[in-house]
Amino acid sequence: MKKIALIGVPMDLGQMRRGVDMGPSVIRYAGVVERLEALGYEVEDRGDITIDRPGRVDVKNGDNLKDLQEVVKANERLSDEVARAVSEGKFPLVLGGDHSIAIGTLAGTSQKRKNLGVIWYDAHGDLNTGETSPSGNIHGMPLSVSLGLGHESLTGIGGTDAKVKPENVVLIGARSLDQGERDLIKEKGIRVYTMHEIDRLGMSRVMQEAMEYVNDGTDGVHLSLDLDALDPHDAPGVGTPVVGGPTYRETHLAMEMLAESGMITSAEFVEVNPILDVKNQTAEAAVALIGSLFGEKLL
Ligand code: HAR
Ligand code: MN
Ligand code: MN
Ligand code: MN
Repeated sequence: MKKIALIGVPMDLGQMRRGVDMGPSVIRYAGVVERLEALGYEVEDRGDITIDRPGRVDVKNGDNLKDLQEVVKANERLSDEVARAVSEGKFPLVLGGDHSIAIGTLAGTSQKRKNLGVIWYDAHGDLNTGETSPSGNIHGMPLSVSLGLGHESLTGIGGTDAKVKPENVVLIGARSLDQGERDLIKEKGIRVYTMHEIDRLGMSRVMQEAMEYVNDGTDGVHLSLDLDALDPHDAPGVGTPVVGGPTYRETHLAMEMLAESGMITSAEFVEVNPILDVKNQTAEAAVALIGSLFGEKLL
């Protein structure tokens, strides 16, 4: 697919640290469009999704969900925009924003792809619901929502069906999971490559296995890349850093292997927070990783 629809989502209501709403802007500033055009892609930058801003942010409802209505609205708009890109035969590349936007990306993608594979590259599981979340932050919930679990105003975005099946999902890089998330992983038998497996097997083998797993019986594969998956040394500009992650190099290898496979049909890069960053390093890492995902090579 040589046509890419670039969609920005300046959302920061799914978590507590302000600044991640500037993610799309700084990733563009780091040269994402130019990088993709240099690789021969036709990039249609569709600008940013509109985010409603409540007067007071971080307001929790009775179901332990912060800023629910605004998060729902944004994801409904995103879902429509992503579905439109897919129906036009374009590759949706979504720039966050906090990770709650994966709800809309997956809702939109799954309008056409009913057996979507998902690679969730993240320090976290994002498998909480209002019942299990320690924080009420919706960015800790998008994967469970996409599996059809949680508040109906979230699971109902883009239709009431579950958007992805647990056997089509693989988590890579996990090193911070809440108890409810661990229980759900066991209950659903979700495949997870934690840092333990990455240390033991190496990124190359982990990616080989993960790609075979998500490619089996699916009609497309979505990459959801949370920049906090990377070790904070390499990606300091994120709101919820966790020590002991894969390096910039290991993550590059993962992107290069995905490019070689040709299996990725949509992607999102989320959680870049320029207020917490050092000289836009995390946005630049995101752009370099996007380059590799789309086939950039040195020779
Ligand atoms: N698990 C914690 C929670 O639910 C922290 C989640 C942090 N999430 C992200 N996305 N940064 O991966 O609150
Ligand atoms: Mn995440
Ligand atoms: Mn994370
Ligand atoms: Mn499968």
